[in-house]
Amino acid sequence: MKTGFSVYLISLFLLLFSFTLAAETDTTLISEQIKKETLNAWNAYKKYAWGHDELNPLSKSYRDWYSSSLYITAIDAYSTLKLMGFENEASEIENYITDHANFDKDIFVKTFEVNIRILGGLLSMYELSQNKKILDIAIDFGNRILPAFNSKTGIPYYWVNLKTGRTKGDIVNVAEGGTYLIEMGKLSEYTHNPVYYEKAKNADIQIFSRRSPLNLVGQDINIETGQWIDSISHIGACIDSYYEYLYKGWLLFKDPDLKNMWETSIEAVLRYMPDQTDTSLWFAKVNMYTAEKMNNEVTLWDAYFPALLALSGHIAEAEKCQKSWNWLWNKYKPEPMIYDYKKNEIINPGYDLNPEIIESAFYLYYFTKDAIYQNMATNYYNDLMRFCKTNDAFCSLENMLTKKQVDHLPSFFFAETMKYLFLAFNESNTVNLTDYVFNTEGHPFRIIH
Ligand code: DMJ
Repeated sequence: MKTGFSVYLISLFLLLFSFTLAAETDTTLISEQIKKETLNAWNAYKKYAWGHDELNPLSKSYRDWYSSSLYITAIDAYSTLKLMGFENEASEIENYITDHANFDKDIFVKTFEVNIRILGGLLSMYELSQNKKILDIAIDFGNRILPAFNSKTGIPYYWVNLKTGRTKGDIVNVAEGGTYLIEMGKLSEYTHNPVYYEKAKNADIQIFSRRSPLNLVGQDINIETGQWIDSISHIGACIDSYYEYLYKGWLLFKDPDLKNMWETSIEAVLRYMPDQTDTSLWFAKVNMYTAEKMNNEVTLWDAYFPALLALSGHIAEAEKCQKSWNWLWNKYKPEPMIYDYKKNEIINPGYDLNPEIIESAFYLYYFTKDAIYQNMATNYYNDLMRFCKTNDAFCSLENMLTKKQVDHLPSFFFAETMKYLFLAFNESNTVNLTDYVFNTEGHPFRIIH
């Protein structure tokens, strides 16, 4: 009897051991595949688009955002290649930027986009390389976009000219107006000049101080008059990273004002926006003054929210919301750009290789260690391989129903999509979330404790 029981125990142990081993082998395998695919896509960018902003993967050509390149993909890809251990490729980017980057260009650029991709990418490149020349380039770039904040309210203009400092575009959405704390705060940290942080913080204060009595902000604002253009309030695209930076700004800089703004905001969001059933949780678009629901459309960008909820300790809501997104992904493979969750209707069928749902799977795996989130990441990766893979790289989809491919590889595919896939399987041996904060473009920044 005793011998029988021992044999039973040993077999059970061996079975569990082989399951653990198999799971670890699978994790290593998929992580290696993700690295290999990232490197292949990077090599395609190098072959067909080196020195330009983005790769057109089907025509094997390139595109620049403006009349002259700003090296966006190279800058955006750096932190991912570095975290994956591709040291040669990372050094090549560093050398290229120090030898060739020149931002003294008479072009109007989108303040928000270049802040998160170029300034964020350069500063993170500096943190990861400690190359002082990169820091100088980042400071130069930061100074070139600083005039954007010279509006009546201090909320930045939509466009800023990199050479002349001229500005235009006095209506911005709240994400475009309030997503600067991480990058500008880091510039202040490295230059010991508070001006950058103060301007970024003021922009957030200006938005926050115009919140409704329900503590909700609108979506679009006139930066000269400070008037809201609309009264729609939500956590999704066009507002998203304003909330993200209030919380991450607090994590990075320990400024109690940011903590207060975050706590006031998230309390209102969790009170007025959840729209749930037993099995699903979406965040609705509501009127900022009455909390009346305005519509039931969600965009794939909104799928960053489970990540932010998880990071800020709201694990139950994060898990339920992520399950809703995962359901939507599996219903269509991949998820549509805009979807009405009440009518069950696709409003916009595009898919641009966006990272948000993957980012949330990574954060949830990091905090819960529940294998369900690694399985989600594996599934998303397999679907990207099935539908978005081209001969050399990956591409967006014009329509996720027909799977018609588009000749475009956005730079955030390197900065975020592949990085978060990789991190979902390497959460303990790369950057940890006690010491690092990711900007909204996926670039890691060290927290000074
Ligand atoms: C990225 O450029 C950033 O994550 C940004 O905050 C909004 N979305 C895109 C990727 O979808």
